[in-house]
Amino acid sequence: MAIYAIGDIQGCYYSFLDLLKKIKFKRGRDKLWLVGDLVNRGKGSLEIVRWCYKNKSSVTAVLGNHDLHALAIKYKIIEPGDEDTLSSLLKAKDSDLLFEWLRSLPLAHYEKKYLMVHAGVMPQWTVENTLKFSKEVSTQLRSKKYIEFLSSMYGNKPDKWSSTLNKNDRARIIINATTRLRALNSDGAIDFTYKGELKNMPKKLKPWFDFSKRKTKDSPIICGHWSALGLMTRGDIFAIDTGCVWGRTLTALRLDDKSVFSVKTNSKDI
Ligand SMILES: [Mn+2]
Repeated sequence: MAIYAIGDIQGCYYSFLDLLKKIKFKRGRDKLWLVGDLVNRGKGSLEIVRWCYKNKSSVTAVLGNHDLHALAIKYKIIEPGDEDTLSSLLKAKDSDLLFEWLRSLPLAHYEKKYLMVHAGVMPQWTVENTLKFSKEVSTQLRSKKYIEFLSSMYGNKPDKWSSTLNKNDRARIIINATTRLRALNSDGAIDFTYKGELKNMPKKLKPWFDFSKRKTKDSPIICGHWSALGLMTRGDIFAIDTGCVWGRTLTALRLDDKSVFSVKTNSKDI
């Protein structure tokens, strides 16, 4: 049995199938960890979520910002935008079931000493904190009041972590850190604007994983979300979003030996 962590799929279903072929994925034996953003921008959001649902005993996935965005559209909190490619997923006869499954996914997963999140964690958080905060959000997402909860999710404030935030603010920064974080200002506030490459990052910003005194330093973290960062495997951070939906590659990391496998974007996906 092998575990493969796979980067942001974003509806690139055929690239995903190509990658499964490349890693010689054995159904019923191997496991897949998906870093989130299963859907949107690519053409195959419905197909990838159906595949994951059908194979859910082999799949461990965390929510990404696009998955949450899809949920907000599904439950009529916001209207789809011009770049969204979610209509077949929204109109499918099994749409309700598939979205129920998406809604049940956590923001963070910890197993075999790896922490997996879509984007990042705040420097003040330990692994235990991250899992507790993920659970707080999941409890609300899985509750009867999930629509009300999703309605309060949007916004860039607060941008700094504090343990004394009110319930909505606390949930919002937990979601923003785990699903949208790339860089922090020197005072620890999240920067929501910079999405480019590391080498061009303004000096006043630091990538979240290099922020001083980050409390998760000793636990390897698997993440995606930052396609311009490209593949980064450096012991403490395994960033595996290699921009499949932007015509680059889809990447799998085999946890046992840290082998990296990748396929070019399949032209049917974008
Ligand atoms: Mn993302």
